Amino acid sequence: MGLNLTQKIIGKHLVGGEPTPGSEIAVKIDQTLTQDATGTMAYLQFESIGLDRIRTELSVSYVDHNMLQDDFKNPDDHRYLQSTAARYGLYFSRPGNGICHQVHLERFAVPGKTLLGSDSHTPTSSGIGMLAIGAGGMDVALSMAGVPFTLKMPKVIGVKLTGRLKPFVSAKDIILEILRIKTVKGGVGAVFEYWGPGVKTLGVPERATITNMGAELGATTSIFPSDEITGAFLRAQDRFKAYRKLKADPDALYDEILEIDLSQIEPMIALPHSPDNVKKVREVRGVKVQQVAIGSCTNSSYRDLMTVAHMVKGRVVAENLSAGIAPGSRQVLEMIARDGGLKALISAGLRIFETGCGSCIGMGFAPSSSGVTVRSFNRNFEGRTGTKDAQVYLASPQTCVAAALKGEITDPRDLKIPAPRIKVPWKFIIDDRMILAPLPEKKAKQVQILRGPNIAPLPQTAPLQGALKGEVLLKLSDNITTDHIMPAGAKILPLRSNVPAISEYVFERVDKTFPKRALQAKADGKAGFVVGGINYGQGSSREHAALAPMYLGVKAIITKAFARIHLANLINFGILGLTFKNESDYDLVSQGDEVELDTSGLEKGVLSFKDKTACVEIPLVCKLSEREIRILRAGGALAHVKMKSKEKVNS
Ligand code: MIC
Ligand code: SF4
Repeated sequence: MGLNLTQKIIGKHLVGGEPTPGSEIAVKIDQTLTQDATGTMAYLQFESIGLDRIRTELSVSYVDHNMLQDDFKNPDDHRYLQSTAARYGLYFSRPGNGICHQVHLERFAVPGKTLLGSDSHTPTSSGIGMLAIGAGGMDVALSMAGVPFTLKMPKVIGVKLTGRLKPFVSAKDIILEILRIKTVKGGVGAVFEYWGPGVKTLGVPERATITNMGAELGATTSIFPSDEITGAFLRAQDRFKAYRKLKADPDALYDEILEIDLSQIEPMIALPHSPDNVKKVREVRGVKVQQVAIGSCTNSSYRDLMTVAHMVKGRVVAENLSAGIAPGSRQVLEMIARDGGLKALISAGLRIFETGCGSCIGMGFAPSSSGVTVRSFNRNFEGRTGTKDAQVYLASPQTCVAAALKGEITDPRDLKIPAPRIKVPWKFIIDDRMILAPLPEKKAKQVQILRGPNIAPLPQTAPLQGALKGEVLLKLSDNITTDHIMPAGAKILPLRSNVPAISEYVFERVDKTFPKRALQAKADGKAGFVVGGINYGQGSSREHAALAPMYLGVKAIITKAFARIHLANLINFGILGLTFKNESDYDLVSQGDEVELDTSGLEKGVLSFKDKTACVEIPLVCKLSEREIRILRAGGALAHVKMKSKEKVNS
């Protein structure tokens, strides 16, 4: 029986476990990436492992998120990251060089290799036929130390693409359509593997838009084959040597098949406040728009921005609206400048933001009060823009332009302008001077790591043992995102290297009293519990959504179901993640209840959870593997690794 591409790449990298869906496997990681908002923690963790140099084939440290510098914190972090990269043998992509995912795709991604990144949109590089997975910073730190990455073998959903997109319809509309069908939890435990005749109608950046937003499906990753189009992209990047043809065997099997006829797709749009709240643009046309934002790691390739430039050429953005654009990389910016795109954007009145994540993560360009903003980004979670009551819609660059020109949600086909035909050049501008190459080992050893006062030491984790007695500090509904748990934005992001300081903002947009109440419970010697619904912790890979609650004394989270990366982060920082055996028991627990959880039988799968206030004993399920339980018992992943290496030395 033939293999699909996911099975082939996993097979080549498998170092432990049985690759049957749902069972734990360990894979060798070839490349890693970090960005500044998760990177400082990852390098503090790497430092504490005590190695002299990274053990991956290639690792890159990017600066793209924390670009506003309104005091010393962000620039201090950049300096720390540059010096750790130099010290430990990494590439360093300097601020201004671009968004990690866009730059990685352009300059480093290699078909058939594995990539682990401390950012949930790491699967962008899977557009080139790489197995690229998002994870918490701790898992990336361990991968840099040569520890294989452990995950549950995903099932593989084969997405068969047929047909060809119509004018004004683009890759974003494909992934929005898939999100409409599968929802934000439809990809948990799965890889979306694209195949079929429609694949060859999409260029690498279009494929990357789709794999990027596979993160919104909750998928482990998504992947496209590597074909002659991949080869042409790599040649244009002057990296043809990295090209190899890769695809599924003709008789490959998939666990599920989804068929998408590209010619049937229309412009789509995700309505507030979830990327799966998708409708056809024409169903919501006419909604007045106050802001349009174009860019992000989802849609800021050369083709995307030149499409925008062609559509706005000779026109100007609507009167009651502000529109802005942030190029994905310095390469894209230079090329649109050379080819006249930038001029068209400037004269159309678009605000040109610096190359980086920018307003996607609430770093400026927040919408007005209850303002409607249409964005070519990938997430529209409540409050993420910085304006709590903003109404965020997600759409293709084409639909963004239509909204920007008309001042209301408009199907781009209704503009009645000629469809832009963008010729992607055969050769891109290659200039890697903003990427610092790894130093040779001898020189690297002499580098001094530069730490600013904002970089606090890693907080201590505690081993899990016995009975946890405490209080349900918070009860939450379904689909809670890591943006709810640990918000980002211009005010909070600069505290990413300082867990005590950032922990003051845990659940800030849900319940401002949470940190105070949690710390009080901790001071009273009580364990903190949080109860959630389905898909708890979806969205970002930020491990601060585990680290900061841990710092506040949260010991266990009980939900109907977890999102993959968040559950792994909880375990890495010693927080027990359990699920209700019967989902309806969720209703029995209330915020403020006194509860007791006996963990002594965890290894045997025996758990007793008593809600003393409600006078009930509630059956829970532990879906953790033996390895994960060992990590919890050790007091988190770092303690576990150190314990294991001590055992090795002593044996
Ligand atoms: C995001 O898009 O939410 C982020 C900011 O890129 C995060 C990472 C982070 O929180 O630093 C992600 O996607 O993992
Ligand atoms: Fe940056 Fe937004 Fe992409 Fe996250 S989703 S990496 S914040 S551009």
